[in-house]
Amino acid sequence: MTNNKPTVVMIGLGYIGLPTAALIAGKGLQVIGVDVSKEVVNTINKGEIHIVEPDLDGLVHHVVKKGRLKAATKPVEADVYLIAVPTPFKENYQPDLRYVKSAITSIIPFLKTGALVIIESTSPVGTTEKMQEIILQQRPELKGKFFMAYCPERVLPGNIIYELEHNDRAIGGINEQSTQKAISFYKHFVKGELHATNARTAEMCKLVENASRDGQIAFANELSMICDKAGINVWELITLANKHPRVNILQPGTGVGGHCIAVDPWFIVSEFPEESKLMRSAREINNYKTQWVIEKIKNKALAFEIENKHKPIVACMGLAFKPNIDDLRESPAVTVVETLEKEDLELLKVEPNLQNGRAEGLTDFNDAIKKADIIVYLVAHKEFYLLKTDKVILDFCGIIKS
Ligand code: SAJ
Repeated sequence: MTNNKPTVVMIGLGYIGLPTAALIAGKGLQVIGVDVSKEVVNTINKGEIHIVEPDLDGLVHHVVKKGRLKAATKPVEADVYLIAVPTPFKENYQPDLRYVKSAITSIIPFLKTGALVIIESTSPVGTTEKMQEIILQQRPELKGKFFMAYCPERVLPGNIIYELEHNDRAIGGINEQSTQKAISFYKHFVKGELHATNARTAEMCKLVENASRDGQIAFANELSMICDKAGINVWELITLANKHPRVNILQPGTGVGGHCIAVDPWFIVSEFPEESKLMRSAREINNYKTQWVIEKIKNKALAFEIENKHKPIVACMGLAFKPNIDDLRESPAVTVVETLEKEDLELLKVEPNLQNGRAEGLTDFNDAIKKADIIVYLVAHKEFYLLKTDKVILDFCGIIKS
């Protein structure tokens, strides 16, 4: 401990690990951030960042300069270990715990009596208990002498720093002492309420939060396809339905992207296939919506070609996985563009949030509107709302609305 504050090792310096490490360091705790990538480690040790997130660069620069945050490729001895590494799924939708296991294995030699190990990575139910077993297999003398808990993050990309500090958190230990120890730790940097539970409930809590949002978006996406067939404006319909005091339909779009909502429900579905029919359907509907969008664009392009005797230029407006960010991970808009690129169509790709060397092959949105025959709105970026055109428009994200 330094200044009566615990020393911290954060394993994984990605979208969650780096902001969390920087926030903790900003509260005066000594943090070592560990990442397998030397490039990431070098970037951070220069006080710079490798991801785009508002306010993160200033904070990292500050805590690195003060010597509170240091990055390294290997862990060291500490009071608290936090694990924020990715948990992707394998081809059969089974969760891939490779990175969590390797993070746990890397800290085992450094664990001392009284250490606290917290997993934040999205994990299938029972993971924290399994990881405890792995630790005890190698260090049986630690039985009953270290603490372990699961505490999922729930921050929204684009607003991570604020939400890390202000969101409530569910904290579930492998026993009551572990839960209390983890709660005391999070009090150093979280202003939101800290809710005590057990590890399995905390694990499931993270999964159902994202599965619930996936289900709500699937409802909106299904509705958009029904309305298209019925000749009803889905945006007007949703606005009207949401005037009901207990109805809150979300917005349809090109599909569901990002690293969480399109992934986490599978962790429930793969483990409880008999029981999770609605969650599976929601995943399938949201994936199908992207294919439906592709078919709509292809049909419109064909109709244009028949009418005008030449192939259209199609402007694909937006590539990110959601509005006003530059993150392309699992983006349905990217799937649309990559599929259309194989179709012998002339495409203009527009993404106003990608700049400075990341904009190769992209067209400015004003130029695209002038050059294209068909404008396809895939992501509702703020820049698009002001554009005026009399060209053919396919709007999959509610830019036009009437
Ligand atoms: N989307 C729609 N319609 C909507 C809302 C979203 O189509 O009405 C789409 C977005 O365009 C995007 C996808 O859903 O493609 C996901 O976007 P999002 O903003 O709903 O969520 P993420 O993936 O950025 O972050 C989610 C959040 N979870 C919930 O809101 C339950 C966040 O709090 C989690 O921390 C994060 O997943 C995560 O890391 O798990």
